[in-house]
Amino acid sequence: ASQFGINEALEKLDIKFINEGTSTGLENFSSGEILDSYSPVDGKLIASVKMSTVEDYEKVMQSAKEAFKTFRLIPAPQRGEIVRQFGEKLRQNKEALGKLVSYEMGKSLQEGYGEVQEMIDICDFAVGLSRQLHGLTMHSERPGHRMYEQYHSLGIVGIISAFNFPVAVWAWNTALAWISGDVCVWKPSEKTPLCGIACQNIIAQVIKENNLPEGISCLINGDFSIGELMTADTRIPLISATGSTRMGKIVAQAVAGRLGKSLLELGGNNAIIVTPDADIKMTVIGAVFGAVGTAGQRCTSTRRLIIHESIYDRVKEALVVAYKQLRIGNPLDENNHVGPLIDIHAVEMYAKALSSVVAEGGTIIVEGGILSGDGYESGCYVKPAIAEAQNSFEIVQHETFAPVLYLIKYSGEVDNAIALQNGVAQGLSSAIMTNNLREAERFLSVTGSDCGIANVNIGTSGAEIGGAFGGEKETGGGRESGSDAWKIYMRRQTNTINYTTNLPLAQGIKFDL
Ligand code: UN1
Repeated sequence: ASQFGINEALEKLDIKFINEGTSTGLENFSSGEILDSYSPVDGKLIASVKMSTVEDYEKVMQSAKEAFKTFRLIPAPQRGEIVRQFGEKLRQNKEALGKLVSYEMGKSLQEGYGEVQEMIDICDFAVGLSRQLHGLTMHSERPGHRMYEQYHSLGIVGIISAFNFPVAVWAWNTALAWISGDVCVWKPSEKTPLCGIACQNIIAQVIKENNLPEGISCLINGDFSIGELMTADTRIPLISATGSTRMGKIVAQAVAGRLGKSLLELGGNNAIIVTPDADIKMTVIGAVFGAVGTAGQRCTSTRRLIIHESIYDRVKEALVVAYKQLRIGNPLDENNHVGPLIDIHAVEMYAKALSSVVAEGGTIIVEGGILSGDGYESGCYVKPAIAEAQNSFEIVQHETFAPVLYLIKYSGEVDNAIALQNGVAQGLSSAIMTNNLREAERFLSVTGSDCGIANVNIGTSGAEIGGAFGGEKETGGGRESGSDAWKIYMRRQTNTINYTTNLPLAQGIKFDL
């Protein structure tokens, strides 16, 4: 249960009415225009942030560059200790930060806390990893030679993150980057700048307490133009960007143009296949949470249900009943399931999707609509909707960041469902609901799901941090968070050492002088 209100949360997180939106970890400064942050919860102005100018950006980059020179010399397990302390600070601030996430972004309070929990989890993961940045050893083909590989710190990591996970995605990147000895420059979404300030204020305490170089964590604020400085900047070897496929293509081209590395986490069009052997009760819980959780604004949100014709009507009816029970309203009230969309523009996209699906021949089975009146003053609250559709519809092929679920019927074998599931441009998350081992294994096989994430008997969203997170095709191919995702934050070096008095050449080449 909640211990304090949003104003106290802002106070605890040291959010002022006007915040300096540029920071090098210890020093806050900004000379740009004002960016106001309005809450989609009640439409009120929460606070404002001064945006970063080109000059501010330069200052940040200088500070990051300086910090990298010394931070990379700190042994990795000691860098892990810094991340451990950051995780502790996050634990102390979980309630305040979770509340701010909920209020500034609009997701339910539980999901706000869940997001901070993901930050804590990735810190724990990174602490352990800080002693496990292993390379391989190889047997040389030459006598008296040894080969091995080692991972060195990469440099400045640029992080461009989205509004929907305004704090966790930054932490997935920074926690791994820091144990790797990298320093970070973060541009949060201009829709959630206060979440960025709050995170920076928390890490600033750790930086100060440990007398660390301040540039290890830098923050800049502004629109795409400040992001463009990062993507073009040869001082940033890795850009990690989360957002729309449209944005990702621009970032990818700019970074590739200078042969930098990019880690892209872009749009999804995630489906759950429901086979005749599915547990219907589990299917409904998984599908409803996947479709309406975070008001359908997760990259992993369930957009499509591909249901076998033999159970289609049963699933459809169960969904209609479940949707009737959804409570839409203030996300800080833990009785509500669904909060607002991020802004009016998102509401317009939602309304457009519903009219498009009808125009293309779909049938609405759970009516949508924009809510108004008491408690809905911000104009951002919408009713989660369900439409029967064809996979080939233009609107179904696109990701609409809103709670709109499409039901698609399949007949025959599970392969037909897999073809529909793969028949979109995106490839982030996917799931199958079945108790049939053959169907499940087909779905997971090389001819099965083409997504980065493929689940059996759980939904498409809510991935744990321990696995590598990301997807294929238009999702961008990046992997962040768990498994060996850390490798992209380091540069790999292959070393061959000769401890003889001869110089034999590889491939048997003779070169006598
Ligand atoms: C995102 O939507 O950008 O799997 C990330 C999930 C969360 C992360 C989503 N753990 O739904």
